[in-house]
Amino acid sequence: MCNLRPRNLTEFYTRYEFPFYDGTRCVFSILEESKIKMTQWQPTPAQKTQYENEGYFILRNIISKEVAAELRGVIRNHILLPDPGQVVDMDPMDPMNDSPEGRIARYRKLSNFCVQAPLIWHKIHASAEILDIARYFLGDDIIMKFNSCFLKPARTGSATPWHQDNGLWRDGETEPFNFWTPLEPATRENGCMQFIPGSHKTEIIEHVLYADSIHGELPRELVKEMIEKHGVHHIELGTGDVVIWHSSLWHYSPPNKTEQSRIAVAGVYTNPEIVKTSRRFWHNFRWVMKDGTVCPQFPPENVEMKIEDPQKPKPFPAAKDY
Ligand SMILES: O=C(O)CCC(=O)C(=O)O
Repeated sequence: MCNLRPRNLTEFYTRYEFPFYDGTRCVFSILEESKIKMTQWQPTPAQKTQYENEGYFILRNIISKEVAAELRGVIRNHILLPDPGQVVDMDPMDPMNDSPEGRIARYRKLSNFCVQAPLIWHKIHASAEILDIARYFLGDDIIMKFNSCFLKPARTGSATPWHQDNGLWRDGETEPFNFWTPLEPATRENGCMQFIPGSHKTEIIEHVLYADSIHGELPRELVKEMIEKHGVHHIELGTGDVVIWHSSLWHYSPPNKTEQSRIAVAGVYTNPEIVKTSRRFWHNFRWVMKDGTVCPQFPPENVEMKIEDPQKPKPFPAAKDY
């Protein structure tokens, strides 16, 4: 028999969150979250070696299938709204009219959505499961730099071009922590990510724009050469698996030509030491962990810091080879 009753208070508070409206902002129950127990996660020797040699590793079953289903619901509720606001990024293949089918297929990405979606924030970005891993890389003070939901809808989901994350950021950072977790299976057919193993050992390459680029991308000739040399790994993942990769790793995801949607949630975390040496300060910065304790409040706390000499990045130049 399926027992939906929480067994104890901890389960109760972690399963259900209670919004109280205090007139200015939504405050969520933080009773149990402030006591989140962190284990000292360590990679296995094989994961460590794979990260060093190939620039990534995979962890299986980190987010539960039940949580993944709830979060797919949160995301779909949002994109079905007549006006989902500023967070959405249209899919360039958008062929659809203004129907539920059209809205479901219309968007490729939600940017910075977790700061207005408390379930995504608590269950993924500020979860013990993710922070436990992030802490190994970044220490006890952790800042969220970016967060995205990558939608890749059935039949219309477009490609994400080959890029290095730090090639897009243009802030000089090479050591932040990147994670990506699918909320439904990510397969070769529906557009799982592809990595060029070992490509994280290259410098940060200047990204360029082609006539059909949706954002800056690695020069296509260079990508061809790298693939000939190192091949491609297809990162097939089940619901709730997590892939961690180095910010200089060359990666891509193809269009989704199948009937199966492929929603994933991603985050990039950094820490105050890295931010101090960065060329840019991002307005999205939010605290996720302070002194080894998960930050439980919602909306997440802004990071008040200044960097020495912030620089405006140059726009991406036009590609030479198009
Ligand atoms: O989800 C995708 O298809 C692309 C994700 C990606 O490129 C990234 O998170 O940097």
